[in-house]
Amino acid sequence: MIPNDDTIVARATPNGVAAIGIIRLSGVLSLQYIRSCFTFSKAISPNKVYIGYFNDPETGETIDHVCVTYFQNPKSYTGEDSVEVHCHSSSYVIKAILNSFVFLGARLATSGEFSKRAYINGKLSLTQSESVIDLIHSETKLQHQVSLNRVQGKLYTHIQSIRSQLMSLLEQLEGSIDFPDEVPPINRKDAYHIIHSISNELNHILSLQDLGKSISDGVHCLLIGKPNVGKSSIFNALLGENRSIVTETPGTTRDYITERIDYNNVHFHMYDTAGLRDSDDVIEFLGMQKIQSLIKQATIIVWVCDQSTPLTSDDFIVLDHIKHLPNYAIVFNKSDLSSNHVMTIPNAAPIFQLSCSALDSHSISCLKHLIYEHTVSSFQDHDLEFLCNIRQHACLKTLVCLISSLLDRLNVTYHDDMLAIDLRNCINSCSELTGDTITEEVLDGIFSRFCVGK
Ligand SMILES: Nc1nc2c(ncn2[C@@H]2O[C@H](COP(=O)(O)OP(=O)(O)OP(=O)(O)O)[C@@H](O)[C@H]2O)c(=O)[nH]1
Ligand SMILES: [Mg+2]
Repeated sequence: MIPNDDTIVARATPNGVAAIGIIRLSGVLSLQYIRSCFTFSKAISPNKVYIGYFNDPETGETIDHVCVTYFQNPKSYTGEDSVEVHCHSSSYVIKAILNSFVFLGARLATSGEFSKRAYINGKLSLTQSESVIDLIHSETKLQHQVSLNRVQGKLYTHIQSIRSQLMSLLEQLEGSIDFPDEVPPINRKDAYHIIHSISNELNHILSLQDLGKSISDGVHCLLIGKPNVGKSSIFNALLGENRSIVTETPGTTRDYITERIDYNNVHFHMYDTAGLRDSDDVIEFLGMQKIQSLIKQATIIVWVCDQSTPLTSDDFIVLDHIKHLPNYAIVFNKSDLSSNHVMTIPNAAPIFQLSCSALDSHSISCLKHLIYEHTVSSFQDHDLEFLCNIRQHACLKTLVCLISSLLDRLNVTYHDDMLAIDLRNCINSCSELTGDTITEEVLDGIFSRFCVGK
């Protein structure tokens, strides 16, 4: 990739009035540009903070009293000569300083251009660069921990080590093809063991990605059930506010309502839905259609039943929608009412079931904790190191498929030349995941997700 030869500038702090605003310059002329505007007369050494006045290079007028730090290449974020100007964050001052640098010849940076340069100059791997975006956008402690792990390059290091194991196999295989008298053929049994253990590792990493999705997007929890069982009451109790209308008339909720709650550092998107039942009502039919598409996207589905009355055919209509799924739980609501019916549901395999009352805060806390336990908390801290973003997840899936077909082919008398091609594909797929081989187009897509100034 060609290194950049121009000098870019951008504000690194957000718009708006604040005590301090930061402007960043990166490129060969950074030091020259700051010298043309800064009143500090002596030489500017790297990594020190200098205080002085910033003057407009065109008019000589003072713009602000600022602090300036110079980072000499390669010891800077971008790997290029860089300068940071810390000024007062008025929009006038920031604009005037940016204009001064543009007047001298700097170019306004595009989104993510500083990080793209860091990547091109080998300061960050692609996985680390991508994680910087997630780090900036992280809202919860868990999201922060996941992206920090990626910035520290743990996933990268792991995939690199898998890549080098594949590489040594390929070297031996190609050596034995090209120089059969000097290099012995690979031992297929040993190769099988190596690829088998790589396959297990990758499948484990792949199995963790649902957790990654739950941490980055939040857990989507859908409350469903026939009318009047108390879905909206449970929804309100989980939220701790009267968000949904609750009445004793069946069919009160017609459309779905969603709200977010945060529990143990995870976002939970709760969905209250219209009651499912056999009905000719057009509005209810449309409500049911929406529920069907929500069911497909839900992390967990909570089927609410009313234990104060016997189950009816409408309850079984609900069960028909979910019984084939691995991610539904059953809540027997209204446990406070005396006429409790013992609930046993044939052909149901819920991940948990709970007897509860929307009126009792203790049982609502239990429900919240069970939802958390069955979606997030069963994972270990070290699993967080292997969570991918969307691009990496797609690459990981391809890699897992390639490794699995390589494994199948090692079992049969597949020709060495063909094995070498498969191994090479696996190695390329590792490089794509880590970002060591990547097209300019993909790169632009990744860095455009950054903010300007990062
Ligand atoms: N005693 C008791 N009453 C409850 C409980 N949960 C809900 N209710 C009552 O049951 C009725 C229906 O509650 P909703 O929360 O509106 O039920 P829903 O499932 O959302 O009903 P639809 O929106 O019509 O599908 C209301 O009168 C609630 O006060 C509970 O745990 N105990
Ligand atoms: Mg309701």
